[in-house]
Amino acid sequence: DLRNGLRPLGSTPAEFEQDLLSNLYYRRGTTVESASAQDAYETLALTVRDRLAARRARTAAAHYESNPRWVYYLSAEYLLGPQLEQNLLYSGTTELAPAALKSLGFDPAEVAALDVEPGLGNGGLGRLAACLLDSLATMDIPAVGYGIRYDLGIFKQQFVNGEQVETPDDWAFQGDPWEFPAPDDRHRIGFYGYVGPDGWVPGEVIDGEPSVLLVPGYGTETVNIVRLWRARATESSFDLRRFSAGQYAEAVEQAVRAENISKVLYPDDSTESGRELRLKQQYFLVSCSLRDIIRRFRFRNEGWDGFAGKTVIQLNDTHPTLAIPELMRLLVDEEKLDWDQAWSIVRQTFAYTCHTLLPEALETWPVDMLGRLLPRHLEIIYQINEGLLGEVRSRFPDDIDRVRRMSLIQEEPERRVRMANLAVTGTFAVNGVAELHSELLTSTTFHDFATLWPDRFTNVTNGVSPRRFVKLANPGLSTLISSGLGSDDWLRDLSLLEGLVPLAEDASFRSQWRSEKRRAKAALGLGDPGALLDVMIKRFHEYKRQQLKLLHIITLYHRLKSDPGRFGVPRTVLFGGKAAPAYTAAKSIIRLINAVSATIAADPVASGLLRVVFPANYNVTLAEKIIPAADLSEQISMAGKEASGTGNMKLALNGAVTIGTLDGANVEIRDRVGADNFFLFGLDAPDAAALRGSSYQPRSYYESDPELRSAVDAILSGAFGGVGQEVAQSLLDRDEYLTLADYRSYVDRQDEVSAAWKDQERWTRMSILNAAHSGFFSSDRTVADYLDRIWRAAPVQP
Ligand code: 26M
Repeated sequence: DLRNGLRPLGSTPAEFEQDLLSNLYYRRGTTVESASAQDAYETLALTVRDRLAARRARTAAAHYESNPRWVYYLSAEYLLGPQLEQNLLYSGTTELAPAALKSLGFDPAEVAALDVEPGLGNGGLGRLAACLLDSLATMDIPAVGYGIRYDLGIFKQQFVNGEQVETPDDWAFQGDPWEFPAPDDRHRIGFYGYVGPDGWVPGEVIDGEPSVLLVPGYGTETVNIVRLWRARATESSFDLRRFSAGQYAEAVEQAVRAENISKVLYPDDSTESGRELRLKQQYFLVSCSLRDIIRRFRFRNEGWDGFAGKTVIQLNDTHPTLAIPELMRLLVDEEKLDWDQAWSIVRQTFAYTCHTLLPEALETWPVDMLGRLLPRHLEIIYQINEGLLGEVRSRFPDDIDRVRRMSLIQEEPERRVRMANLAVTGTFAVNGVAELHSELLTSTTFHDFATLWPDRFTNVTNGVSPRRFVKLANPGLSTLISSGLGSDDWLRDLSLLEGLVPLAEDASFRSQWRSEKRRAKAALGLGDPGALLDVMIKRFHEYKRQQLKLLHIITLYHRLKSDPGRFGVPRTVLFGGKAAPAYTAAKSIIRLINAVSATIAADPVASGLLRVVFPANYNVTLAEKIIPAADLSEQISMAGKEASGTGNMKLALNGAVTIGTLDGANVEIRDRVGADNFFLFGLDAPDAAALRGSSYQPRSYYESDPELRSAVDAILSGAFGGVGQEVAQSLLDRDEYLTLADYRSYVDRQDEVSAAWKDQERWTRMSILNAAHSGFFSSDRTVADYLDRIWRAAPVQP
């Protein structure tokens, strides 16, 4: 930066090449002649990162000068996606970089293929965190994301005989050129021990060391950061005495235990694991991040009275909820504030986003475990609980049952701390992630709390980054959209997509739109342009009902064999997604999909018309390839179970038409794209809840619907390699998510999908209108809503 007397970075092709060369020599320590593709990749990454770092310096200076209110996002997961392409785009070097590489004799495609995505999350919750960071930076909001730098990200998925097999994802094996280690900003944190007269005396300490990743905004100077903590053993943890005695394993035992805290991401997704290491991870994230936030605040020399005015901390689900008792501890025990003043600061600082409706996904921790690991925090939780229950008793005298329900401590069958109740109690705002979800939270999950504190609850509907999921994922369609709209301003104001509405009536535009779909399919290796590409990409979970899609596929297969007139149109069904390693039922569904796929592929009558493809290891990189190619978006969860969904938004923005239930954000998508451009089916949330509450008999649907019966019977009889009988059996016996009840409505709607596909002009119109009316689902709008309803922070332009 010139202001600091720095030499400016190159902006012409020749200068960019000079910068590359200089980095290759002086930072990578090699030469053009001896450089490998990996050397070239690392060097390119450094050269691009330098440009962002210069902007980061200007951003930090602007933030320092304006002393703004800060948004801190605490999340155990970030699914940032591949960094190279995005950082090329955001640094304006998309054309410069490959040209410079080529002129130095490297193959740009080979170099780009070395970029590894950091898979530091499970699914929607982690990807939402990444989209919000992108939008915060794009909107010039002073913000920092805090997370954990897991050594091993979400497992790699392989199929062996159709079964999911997990292998470790050592994503940073080659090093990660995008991150800046910041060992100076280490914090020492404690675990175990006891509470003495002067507060907590930990029995074990470890260090948290941050790595900084740059988060650039699009079309602005701002570059924000995310800080990811890794656990480090303290210098004293190596036991030299044991080492000298030849006890080598014992000598490093304590160090290994300490560093295990950030070793691996829990791949659980929606089911509680109850492992102490997970609780340690959560406290580790919370404690390191709060110390960092306080260090940054102290730097500005203000008193605690000013803290909440300058700070809002968003809790991404309950995973970081220990931040509430931790900040109480820091304020009361270390800063010597009185309890009431501390509680008022805490209550004005935190806000909580809930991402689920599954009761089994609400985190609780055994009181014994929490008390052993964090004895002072348990005392603080008890004291918060006394205040809460006092308030409940005075508002609702003699309502013992209400007190029992709202308590932070569950008593039966064992004593556990209810993290969601703690999160609601210690925050000023609680939001769901789609309209329907937020309504269900106040009417069911948090009904008692919403009665006590109605103003605390709000909605912020999720969104997705149009930069990553349209521009980067689908460059061809993006160019077409820009030419149709006459500018690329839509990338920063997605509501401008409405301007595509008249173009849906333009035959030449429709034909170009179809060409882009065809091109994306060809790039995926799904070249048959006549076949409808039917896509279901998401984590495997029974409530999401991949098994319903499977019953439909088997029905189509049976029609091909015995009633071809009812088959419909050629289809390729694409599945993508992982199952939690311990989730047996979800793994059975995966295995059955692969078996059905093989059976159909081996059948000469069917294989030309119906294909089932299931690429392994679905992740952000793969999503960016699949989404542009999709014609049909499967959003078929049991109504009332999917909090929002965000894949549904990405697919609609890329011109896929949705078949879906009235669940999560599907409701809002349908409201906007119009009922004519959305294939609705199935029970709505109230009807589904009512049916589940009565005596639901899945067998009655099986017995009265011949097509359903033959689909289920085929599985039971072992027609698909003798695999997956347990999937069919569980549908007949229990069918927890009403798959059989919604089957007929789903299959009939799919017949209408096929009919619509036959009229390609009509389909293309629907496709264009889906994109045109989906501008609301930009994460920029989501951030605007968070700012307005919760964060109340203002932009600062560098
Ligand atoms: C819990 C315990 C132990 C280990 C892991 C977990 C856990 C991890 C991730 C539990 C839930 C996790 O994520 C849930 C999630 O991704 N929810 C999704 O959030 C999206 C963003 O709001 C929504 O769009 C989806 O509907 C919702 O399912």
